[in-house]
Amino acid sequence: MTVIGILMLVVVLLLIFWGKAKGILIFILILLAVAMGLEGFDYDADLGKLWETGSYSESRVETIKDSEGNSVRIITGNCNSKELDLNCSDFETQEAAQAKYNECSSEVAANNPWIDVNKLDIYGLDGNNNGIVCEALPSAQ
Ligand SMILES: [Ca+2]
Ligand SMILES: [Ca+2]
Repeated sequence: MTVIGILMLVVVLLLIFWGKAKGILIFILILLAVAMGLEGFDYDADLGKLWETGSYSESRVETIKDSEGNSVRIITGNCNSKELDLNCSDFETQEAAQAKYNECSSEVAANNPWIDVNKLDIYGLDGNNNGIVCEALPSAQ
């Protein structure tokens, strides 16, 4: 539950037990609802990218941790792991997993030129951070 959600609950309780302040409390409730909507929207999509491309799927964002443990908010677009998380078990071969990893690295690099994309592993396919994903999968050759 978000902070705004908790605040809304508090205002609803005040509304029940403190009828005199009804008008102002309803006004606060509406403001909180709007704030929550904006927060939810901003969490899911980058407005600048959405404006530029007109495509919601290309504008999706998420906050992930880089290899040094820093939280970074990035535009992941079609490689958004909250929408669909991929694991090594989703691929038949190491090459297929590597191709997806490379494709997503390129997409994320293009969308977020200010960060070092080599440190990011959107789907968590490269546990030991050596750039080679899903070493345990069979090779296509
Ligand atoms: Ca994963
Ligand atoms: Ca690896």
